[in-house]
Amino acid sequence: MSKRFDHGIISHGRTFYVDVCKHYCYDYNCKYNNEVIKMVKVFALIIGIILIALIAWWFFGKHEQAAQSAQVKDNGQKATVVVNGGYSPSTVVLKKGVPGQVDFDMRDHTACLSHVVFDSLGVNKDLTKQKITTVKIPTDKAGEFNFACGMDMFHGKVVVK
Ligand SMILES: [Cu+2]
Repeated sequence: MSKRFDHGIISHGRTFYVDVCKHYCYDYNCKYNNEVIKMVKVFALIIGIILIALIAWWFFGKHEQAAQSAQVKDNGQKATVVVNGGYSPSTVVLKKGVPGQVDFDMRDHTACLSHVVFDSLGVNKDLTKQKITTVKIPTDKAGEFNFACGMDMFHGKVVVK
């Protein structure tokens, strides 16, 4: 039960006073004055906008990295992608017509990156079984093969040209 008085509200045995912003305070010398409330609101809004922008960038932004070309050796070529909080580099380039492979060097311990999936190749490999996991890439024609973690959160691609 609460009862409204001119100067405040008695609720649960305590007197609350209403300040200019209708915020409930414990005494007349309310620390939440207009200015502080305004500042806090603006601050919260700015933080909110920054957070939303960061999340949007993280999920939808193109985190472009320099593409790395594979080393060609003995009629074969391989590129290495380090898996550690993402793929580095996230784009590797293979030469058309030379048998190619991508070695995934696993240094990550999160479940998120434990598998690498090449949808277009029907490849889904567990990277946690061994340090280096090799994925053979068909290089008979130019094209791109996208890969991602098992949850499709981290992305990379292999370009054949
Ligand atoms: Cu994931």
